[in-house]
Order: sequence, then structure tokens, then C-alpha cells
Amino acid sequence: YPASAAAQKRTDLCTMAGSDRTWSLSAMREWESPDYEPSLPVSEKSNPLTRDIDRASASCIVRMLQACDAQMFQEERGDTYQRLLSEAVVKTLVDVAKRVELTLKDPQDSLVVLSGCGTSGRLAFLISSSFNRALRELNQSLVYSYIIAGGDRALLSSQEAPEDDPKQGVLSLKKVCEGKKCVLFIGISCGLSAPFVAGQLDFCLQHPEVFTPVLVGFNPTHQARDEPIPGCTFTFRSVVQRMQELAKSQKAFLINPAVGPEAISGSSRMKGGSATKILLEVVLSAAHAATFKNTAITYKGILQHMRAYKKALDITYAESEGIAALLEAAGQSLRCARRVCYLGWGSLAMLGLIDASECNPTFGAVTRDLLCLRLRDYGDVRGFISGGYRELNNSEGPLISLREKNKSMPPLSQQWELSTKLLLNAVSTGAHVLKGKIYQNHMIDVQPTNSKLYCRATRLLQKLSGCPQSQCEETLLRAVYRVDKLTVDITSSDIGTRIRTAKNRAKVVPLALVCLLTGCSLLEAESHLELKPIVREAVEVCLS
Ligand code: S6P
Repeated sequence: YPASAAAQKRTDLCTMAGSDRTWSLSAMREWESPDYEPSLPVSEKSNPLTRDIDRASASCIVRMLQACDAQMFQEERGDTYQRLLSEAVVKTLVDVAKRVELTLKDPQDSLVVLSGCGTSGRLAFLISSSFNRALRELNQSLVYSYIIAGGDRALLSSQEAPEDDPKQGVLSLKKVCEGKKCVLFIGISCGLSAPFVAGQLDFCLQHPEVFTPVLVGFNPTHQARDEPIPGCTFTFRSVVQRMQELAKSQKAFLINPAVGPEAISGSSRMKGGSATKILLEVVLSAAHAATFKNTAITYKGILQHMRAYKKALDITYAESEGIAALLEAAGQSLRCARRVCYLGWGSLAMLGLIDASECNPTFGAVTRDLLCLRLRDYGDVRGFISGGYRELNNSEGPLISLREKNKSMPPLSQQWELSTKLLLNAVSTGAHVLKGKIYQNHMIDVQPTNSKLYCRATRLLQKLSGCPQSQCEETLLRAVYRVDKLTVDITSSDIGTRIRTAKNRAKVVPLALVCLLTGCSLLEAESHLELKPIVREAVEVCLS
């Protein structure tokens, strides 16, 4: 397959930058400056390290991802952000592990619930399943349950809308906790933003006799989302503030170190997902060791375990040449409208299924590029698991099979999983970058299918067009409803209606951007995008 002009340009750029490019400490910490994108929470900032990722070669992309992942383990400095290895964070992990230990020692009427949306819910599932398996092997009562917004179908497909529904969050929590007298609830929201999780935390706070809430996320508390949630009197931030008060007497716990902005802005499946996995596995492993091996939960022990994950990260990226070759091959497949398939078994294959399913919301579905209905249900990246969808042990019935040989989850396997996750994230992200799905380090074809993504889409339009917010909002709405003139019905519609309409529309943000940049009609913008199917290139033409 002949290298395209764009691919040729990438190579040149990388030669200029030097494939051995390393970053200075100040570059690694640039995002921490109070002047850097001050209006955005860390989880939504764009990472200065990946500003040029859209024009980088495969090996440069891997180096950029390596540097971004390394930011997870950077030390806390002065009064800036709390980090993974900060004293306060490690201390909270010790406290939460002790709560889990109490549950394990007295499992009657008790439960540990892990809950989240999208990737956070998938990790809730993976982690609770693997620790329940460990309990089953020891003939112990199972104490872990998971909740994912949108139910089990969200485990392997993108369901972004249920994230906005706090009532559904509460209902699903009530359902899994029926009859329980003591529940440790672990809500995961990387951006401290999902209304689904906010609703559950609020419910826990209203029933302290049963629930102890724990929040896992990667923004400082003052950056928790403060937008009103329709039908609720609370916002995510107000829930966090109540939790902060209760945290002083250990009636609630907050685990929210900053891990730095994602390599692709807002793509919390990457560092957010990895850090969630690390934190929760460290906590639950310590509790298991204390209960079943009599190993006390200590600050030092937790810190050592965290450092083992840092080592897994270093070992993984020591193979950066191999990863780059894989990424290049995957990118080439996508560039010629072929696909990437992950084949495997056990929990590693499960990670492949998850990584593949996350490509749709992150990079836009392949069908939208090809406008080919036949391919509607197939993605650019697909996962397969040996044994098929049989014995997943998910709560809503069979989906998938995990092999017997992966039953137990000793710490080393957990790090092996992290390594696999990093690699798969790098391959799928890198291949889509090489295909031209990213502009700078933004996913320009983001589908505004929930309130977080709708706001992100508007912000992106502002950033790339330089037009005022109101004009961007208006043009986005025109692209959602496919009209050049907005009616009163449209302008007075609520965000829920807009999101539901956007779900069935392709290339909403690229269309809006072309309109904003050129002043053309939607029809003209559509034909412009048809001529240049690689959105990044289409946008570049307009920008130049
Ligand atoms: C992000 C992923 C999303 C998020 C989901 C939950 O890469 O595609 O599905 O996981 O939006 O986000 P959060 O911030 O509540 O964990």
C-alpha cells in the first residue's frame, strides 16, 4: 500500500523532531501551570506533550504516549496537585483498604459496590469479577458487585447517554444493595463529572446508616463539574463538597490524584482507566492479603505495590520499538479501510474487547466514514475472545467466557493486564491518529451523545474556529438538526432532546467547524467533507 502524502509528511516531521525525542521536566509539567487552560479541569485539558501527535510518526506517537503515561507517577510538587504517590492519597488508600477488610471479615449482609460509566463501569466490572473469583477460590462469600451505566450491554458497546441519568444510577444501586446492611460504595468518575455517579453518591450520603461512599477520580475537588443536573438539586461538585466534610471523620473517602491531561483530550479510557485499575487493585489486594494472609495493611506496603505498577509501565515501554511497529501496521490497515482484530483468551482478551469497543465513541464509527450500512455493526478495531460470550458471570446473564486458567488474580497478572491495556490503548489510539482521525490532540469527530461530550464539542469549536461561544453553540445546533436556519422549537429544546437527535447524525462537529470557518451552508460543508473524507485534512484545508 503506497504511503500517502500525509504519511510521508509524518516521517519528515519525525526525522526533524528526532525519533529519540525526550521531554524535559518542565515540558512534562507544563500542564500544571495555573495559566495553562485555566478554565478546564485536568481531565479535559489538552496535553502539551501531544500537541503535534496528529503529525507524528508511529515511533513518535509511542514516545508521546509513554511520556503521558509517565505523568501518572510524577511526584507531588509544592502546593500543586495531589498525585498517585502523594502521602495523602496513599493514606486514604490504607483507610479504604481497611474498610474493605472489615467487609471481607464480616461478609454477612455486607457489600462492596464498584460503579461507573463507560470505561469506569467496565473497570468496575473487571475488578469486581477478578476479586470475586479470588474469593470463590478460597470458598469465601462473594462481596463485590458492579454497576455500569446502561447495564451490561455497555460493557462491550458504547452507551454514552445513560451517563446523564442520576435517577437510573440510584435505581441500579438500590437494586444491587437490596437487603444489605453495610455497603461500601465506590463511585468512579475520572472527570468527577458523571451525573449517574453523582446521583448514587448523593443517595449514599442520604443513607449513612448503610452506605459509606468512596469517590475515585482524577481532578482536584474544586474542578468537579458544577453544571446543574436536570431534575436534581445537587451538582457533582456539591456532592463532592459534602463528601469532603464527612471525609474528616472518615464517613466518606475521596481518592482523587491528578494524573495529567490525556494524550487525546478527554479520552479518560487511557490514563483515567489505568489509574483506576491501579488504585482499586492496590486497595482490594491489600484487603485480601490482610484478611486471608494476615498481612497488615500498611502505608509502606501500599506504596510498594503502587511502585510495582510504575515498573510495569517502564517494562512495557521498554518495548517501544515493537509497539511502534505494531502501531504502524495497525495504522496502515485502517488507512486502507481494513481493520485491526485482537484475538486472545481470559482477562487479556477481555481488555481487547473493551479497547475495541471504546474506539467507536472515541474516534467515530467506521460506518460514518464509509456510509455503508452493511458495516454498521463492525468497527475498525474488533476484539475476539476464545470460548465466546458464555461464562462472563456478568449480572445480566451470559455475555462472554473467561478461561479457567485465569481464575486467580495474583498481583503479577494484574500488572500484566495493565501492560496489555497500555499496549492496546497505544495501538488503537495510534492507528486512528495515523488514519487522520485526530486534529492536534483533539478528536474532531466527537459525537455529542451526552452532556459532557456536548459541552466538549462546543468548546472544541470555539478553540478551533476562534468564534464566540454563542455562535459555536448555534452552529453546532444547526449541524445537529441539519438546518441552516434554527426554528424556535430547536432553540428552546433542552439538552436531552439535542443529544438524542445528535445520536443519529454523522460528522456533526466537522460540519459545524467547516461552516464556522468558511461561512458556507450545511449542504456545502457536507460536499466539502465528502471530497476530503479524512476529517483532519478537510479541516486543515479550511484553516489554511
Ligand atoms: C472515555 C470513555 C467514556 C468515559 C465515560 C465516563 O474515553 O469513552 O466512555 O469512560 O464518559 O467518564 P468518567 O469521567 O465519569 O469516568
